Amino acid sequence: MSQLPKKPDRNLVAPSREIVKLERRLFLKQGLSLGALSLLSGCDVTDTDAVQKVLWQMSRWNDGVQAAIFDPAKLAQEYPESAITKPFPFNAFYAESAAPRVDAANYKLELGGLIRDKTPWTLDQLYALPQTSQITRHICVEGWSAIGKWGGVTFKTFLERVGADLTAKYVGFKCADDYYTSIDMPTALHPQTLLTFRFADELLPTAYGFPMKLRMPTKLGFKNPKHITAIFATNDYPGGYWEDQGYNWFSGS
Ligand SMILES: Nc1nc2c(c(=O)[nH]1)N[C@H]1C(S)=C(S)[C@@H](COP(=O)(O)O)O[C@H]1N2
Ligand SMILES: [Mo]
Repeated sequence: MSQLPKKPDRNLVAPSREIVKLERRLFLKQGLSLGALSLLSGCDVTDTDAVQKVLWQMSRWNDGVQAAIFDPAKLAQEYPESAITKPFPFNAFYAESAAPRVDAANYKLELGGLIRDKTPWTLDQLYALPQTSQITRHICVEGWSAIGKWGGVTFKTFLERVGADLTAKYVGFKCADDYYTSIDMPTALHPQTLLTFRFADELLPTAYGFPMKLRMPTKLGFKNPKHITAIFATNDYPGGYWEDQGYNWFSGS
């Protein structure tokens, strides 16, 4: 008597199919891997209920109401020094050796758009602002994440200091390597959004964005601009380097 082949267990097969479909949708619509999404949302996307929940959330994202569900009071997880990832990965749209070398002495941060005082800032002036630090997880859409320590000024403090119109829709960033991106004002004002000048208790190295990186633990890695040269507030959608190629603009929680 021949043995019948074992039938696949439906309960095991169905969710994995859902996950494959979800992963495809995430990639096509948000340029986001499932691993990155589960880290960012803090939910386990390997069980069916969580998948359904995420699918539902994604459809809301696709309706363009992510900003409406952003909770300005919800904090991203912070970690102890012992959790820091070493070595911390480098990422950009080019190889590490091509990272722009910004001349500290001649550097001035330019301000534009809906900002009252557009006087450019030298690095020493920026370093003199009240500094704080944070150990948080950086999550890249390419599917990796790493914990690092960044130090700098709370971005809200900086925006208030220069008289930015805090009712503007967007804050945009231009970078020394021709990268650019933009964020929603509620995220700009989030207490964990920092304009950082330091990494691992040292001056931000070239690879990680000297002279400054905007660090937002509530957003995916590509929304965190390095080598910032100009900051502006605006009501006109500024887009971004990856966003203009189809990546989801909000990309945050
Ligand atoms: N100016 C600039 N900022 C950038 C990028 C870039 O190519 N240029 N890449 C982004 C992406 S996709 C990631 S994951 C992080 C990587 O930062 P790290 O090199 O400090 O890990 O920087 C983001 N900010
Ligand atoms: Mo990234």
